[in-house]
Amino acid sequence: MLKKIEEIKAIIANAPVKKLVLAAAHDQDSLAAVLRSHAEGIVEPILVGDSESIKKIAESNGYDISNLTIVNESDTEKAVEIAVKMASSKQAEILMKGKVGTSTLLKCVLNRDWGLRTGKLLSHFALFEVETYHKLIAVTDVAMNIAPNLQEKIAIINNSVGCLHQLGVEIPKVAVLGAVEMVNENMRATLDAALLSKMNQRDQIKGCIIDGPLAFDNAVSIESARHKGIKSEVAGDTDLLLMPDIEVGNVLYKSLVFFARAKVASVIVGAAVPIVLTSRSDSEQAKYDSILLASAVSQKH
Ligand code: COD
Repeated sequence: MLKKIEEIKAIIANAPVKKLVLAAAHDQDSLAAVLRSHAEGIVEPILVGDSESIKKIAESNGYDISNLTIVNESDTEKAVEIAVKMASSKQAEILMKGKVGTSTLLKCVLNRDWGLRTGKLLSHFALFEVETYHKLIAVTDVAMNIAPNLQEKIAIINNSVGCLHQLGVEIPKVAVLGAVEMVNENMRATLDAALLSKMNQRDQIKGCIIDGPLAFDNAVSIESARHKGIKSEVAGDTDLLLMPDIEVGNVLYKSLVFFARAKVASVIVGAAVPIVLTSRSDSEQAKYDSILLASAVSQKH
């Protein structure tokens, strides 16, 4: 497993430059991240949004956008529709959210007629670089699926394991989190965790090693696991944390960023193209890192 997010650059070093469409592109941080990745030869951007605002942002920040394709559309929803259609018609290989709300973008992505559905569940995959952990650690799903059931958790694991394979982790170790490491029939997360572990042992979920329920401390600390007498191949060496629901996931995400000063890259997978869907509070660096991640998990590299 990688130790730093910037090591993703080595994975995509020989991959062709990806076309990235930025939906509602009149957004300073998103533009800055896109232009940086363009300057480094990672993406070829297409900017869809209010061209006057895009030019003003470029002028006031000294960005050179003279060689970029800009599609002028000042109506945000229409701009998103154009961007999504570019991705569904294969004119772009990565979709990125600009100045538009998450649910507006996701609803367009899920549009039955011209969206980016593939028949698979879409899910959010976040990759963290935390100083106190010995490798990058992925967390899912902190931003899309609100309260996944067992079948949805299987799909979320499969999506994330696919990403980890593309990042070079051959057999990712997956910890299914609960509040405790024992099965408690009153805690649904622990029941699902036990089922997922058994399904993995029986080869119903492949390409990874799943253990759970594990409490957060056992998942990330071998000392903690030993202290509780837990024997597990995953404990203390987790590559992927599966969250019980979006609330737990979102709080962990923000705790890692705000308290632990973790770096993060994230992407929506399961759609026809990877989607960079960072939130307004994410830094320009997080947006740039997410573009790196989207390039790495894009199918055609
Ligand atoms: N993958 C594939 N199809 C999906 C998914 C998914 N993850 N979610 C919904 N669909 C399909 C359904 O099968 C259905 O056909 C259609 O989309 C509508 O489904 P609804 O009615 O359940 O969903 P919506 O349109 O009300 O909402 C979908 C959202 C993704 C917008 C919703 O799940 C949501 O709001 N998620 C949380 C987003 C959020 O606020 N994140 C916070 C980020 S910080």
